[in-house]
Amino acid sequence: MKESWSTKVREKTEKHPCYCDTAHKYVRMHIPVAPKCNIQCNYCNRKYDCLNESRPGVTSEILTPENALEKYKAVKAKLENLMVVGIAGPGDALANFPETQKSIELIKAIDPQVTFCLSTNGLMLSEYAEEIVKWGVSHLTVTINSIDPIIAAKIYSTVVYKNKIYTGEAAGTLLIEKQLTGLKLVTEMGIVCKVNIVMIKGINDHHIEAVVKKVKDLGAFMTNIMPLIPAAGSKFENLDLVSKVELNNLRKKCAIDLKQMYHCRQCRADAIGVLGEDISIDFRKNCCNASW
Ligand code: CLF
Ligand code: SF4
Repeated sequence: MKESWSTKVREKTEKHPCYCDTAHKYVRMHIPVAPKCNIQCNYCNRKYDCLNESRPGVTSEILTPENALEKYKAVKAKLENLMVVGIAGPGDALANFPETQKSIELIKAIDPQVTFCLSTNGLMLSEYAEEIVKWGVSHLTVTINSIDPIIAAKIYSTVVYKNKIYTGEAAGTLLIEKQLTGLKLVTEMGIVCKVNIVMIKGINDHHIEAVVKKVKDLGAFMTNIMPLIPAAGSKFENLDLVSKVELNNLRKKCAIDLKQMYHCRQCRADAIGVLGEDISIDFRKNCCNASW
């Protein structure tokens, strides 16, 4: 890894509101250009809304890469602390490879300094690792909820890979293998990786410490253990919630092994602003408040 790249990435990390505890004043902007997904998590229900619902997978609109560029210009003109452009759904950034690539290219052409941040389930990560590095993506999140196929089979209904549908333990085995291989590859290439883990009571809560140890070995920079938000209409909609105390106790245990994130806001796929103060409604094209 070249020294100039690691210096640049360190500077970007210090101004990334999710990766750095003292970077609250910097703005991240999610561009919802990735509607499709290649797996089905049992807690996910992606829907399009115009409500003030805040959780991953929710967006009021899907943007084309060209729309995303226009929106980026509008946000940049208003928010001088805009530092990070993230692609976090509402599906998977890498299951929408052409749109993700095009969006990054267009924005990078007018602002080569902005930090690009991708969020993925990791199924296609090893396949696209070299491309991602070429685009100049410096930060990447992989959601890894289990490293045990038996547990994974309870979390994922299907995994679709190369036009074949996998279910049960076969789905879990494939997804875990792809996630771990991809994570190792991109960390070795110098991308700063966060691993998100959804804490699901009675399903994977007892297993999360093992996940954290494993991803640390593969080069993860930090983990972000998040409580399940049981989306209405999802298979897990009636599961028990994890309490704040249970969540933070587990994070503290895992902090012995790896840096933990304590300030995640489980953002929408179209969130804009500093963490915790989403002002995306001001920039929604299809809303009456739209200002661009
Ligand atoms: Fe977005 Fe995610 Fe990048 Fe941040 S969010 S793609 S790493 S720029 Fe941040 Fe939001 Fe938590 Fe994600 S607070 S849900 S961790
Ligand atoms: Fe939903 Fe993300 Fe899971 Fe895909 S990977 S099903 S978008 S939570």
